[in-house]
Amino acid sequence: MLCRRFMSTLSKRQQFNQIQPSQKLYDKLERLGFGSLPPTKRYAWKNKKNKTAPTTITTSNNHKYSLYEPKDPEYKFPLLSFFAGAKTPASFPPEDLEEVAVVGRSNVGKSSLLNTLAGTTIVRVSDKPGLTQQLNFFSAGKLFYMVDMPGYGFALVDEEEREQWRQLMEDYISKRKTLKRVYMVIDARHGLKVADIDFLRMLDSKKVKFQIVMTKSDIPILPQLARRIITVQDGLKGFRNAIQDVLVVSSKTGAGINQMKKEMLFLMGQLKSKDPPK
Ligand SMILES: Nc1nc2c(ncn2[C@@H]2O[C@H](COP(=O)(O)OP(=O)(O)OP(=O)(O)O)[C@@H](O)[C@H]2O)c(=O)[nH]1
Ligand SMILES: [Mg+2]
Repeated sequence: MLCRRFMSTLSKRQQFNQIQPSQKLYDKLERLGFGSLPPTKRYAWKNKKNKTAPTTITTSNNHKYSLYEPKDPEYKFPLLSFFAGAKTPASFPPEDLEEVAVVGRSNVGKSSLLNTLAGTTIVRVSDKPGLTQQLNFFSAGKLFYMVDMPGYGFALVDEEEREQWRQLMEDYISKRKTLKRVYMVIDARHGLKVADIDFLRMLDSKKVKFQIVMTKSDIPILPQLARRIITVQDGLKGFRNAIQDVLVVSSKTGAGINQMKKEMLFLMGQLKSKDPPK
């Protein structure tokens, strides 16, 4: 444990680099498909402390046996279809099915995440920020709705328009009785930004349950990703409506997506248990 006085003399970046993620966290990331640490001396410390059971054992004739419990199947997502677009609360569709909404800063990867979860390309994505400019309601196999939101903090629209979007999102979050959970998508390279914290405060004040999804997790190297998860989880401590478990995904490689599908399908009552079939 590093002493507090030493930590206070370090810059934010140095403090971040001092965080030593546990073996358990690295094991979890490996299971999600983010790869594993190289077995170099640099990471030798991690084998001393917090050592969890090995994931495989190798016999003398070089056979590898997995020590894992049954693996999750590939979860199938219901067919996604565009259902309604809303620029004002008057055009929100009727509250006839439960729904989840995806929010986050502009260009963070919200629309791409919906596409990857559903294995489709129907949600429009772009490398230019500000593409999604209304609340887009998608029907997931007529079982539940998924709502793609405009990004907040988008600098290229004028102040008045930005305020209109913010008000629209706040109206939606306050009024929507069928809203089951908000997924806040953040960039794994940057963690929680001021605009995210402001939005989380608003969600907390409206008593709406939310969960953080760290996307673009294919970009940082593994130790940085693990450290980022720890700082994000720390940042959630003061929020009453936060789901403490952070989802870690990449829409590019698909890592972590099956886990998110499982959790979402379970939440929406489409899966009886989160345990893999025996
Ligand atoms: N490397 C990587 N790039 C990603 C990932 N997810 C999205 N992107 C890229 O990020 C850019 C923005 O993606 P969108 O899904 O349109 O982002 P958005 O949050 O919906 O953007 P707005 O609607 O403008 O707020 C695109 O160029 C995507 O290809 C990811 O997991 N990894
Ligand atoms: Mg979008």
